[in-house]
Amino acid sequence: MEPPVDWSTWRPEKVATLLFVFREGEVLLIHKKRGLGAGKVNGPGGHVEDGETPLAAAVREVEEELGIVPLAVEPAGELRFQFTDGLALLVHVFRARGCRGEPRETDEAAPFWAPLAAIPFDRMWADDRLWFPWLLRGEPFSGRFLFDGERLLSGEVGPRESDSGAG
Ligand code: 8OG
Repeated sequence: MEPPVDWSTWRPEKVATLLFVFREGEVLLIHKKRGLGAGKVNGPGGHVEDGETPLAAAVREVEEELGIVPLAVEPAGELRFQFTDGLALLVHVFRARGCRGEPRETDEAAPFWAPLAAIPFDRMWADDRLWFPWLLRGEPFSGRFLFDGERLLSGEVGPRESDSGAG
């Protein structure tokens, strides 16, 4: 048994982003080709670099991975991940309404539009099915999860906390 995480003192050592572009009845997903979670379906995103805001990082990653500019980007939620190997990761999740340009495949990602009624959760990180309903409803959310590698050990999702803990 892993000891429970003390979320009250938890601090992220890395900060990353996810950005989901929506259009009529669909969301833009990727087959992720490299990095953490390679082989899974996810949204585009990646690590926030020094001196960069999460919003700027999210937009940059979408441009780099798919060659598009997301439009009307806004915060959607935040996810805290504690991994049993010690990694503590904060992920800022954003939503966008449409994009400029046509998503194209790069060496990082192969894009596809998924119908909102058929999101392929069985090919995604195990926590995603827990917070995606909040994203789809447009309700700000905050999630906390303990992972052993790719195995979800425990976690919960609730309304977004006022303290972002971005550190
Ligand atoms: O730079 P790199 O691609 O390795 O960054 C990791 C990306 O994976 C980043 O966009 C955040 C994302 N990610 C996790 N864990 C999870 C998760 O549990 N669910 C989803 N949807 N994305 C995750 O690191």
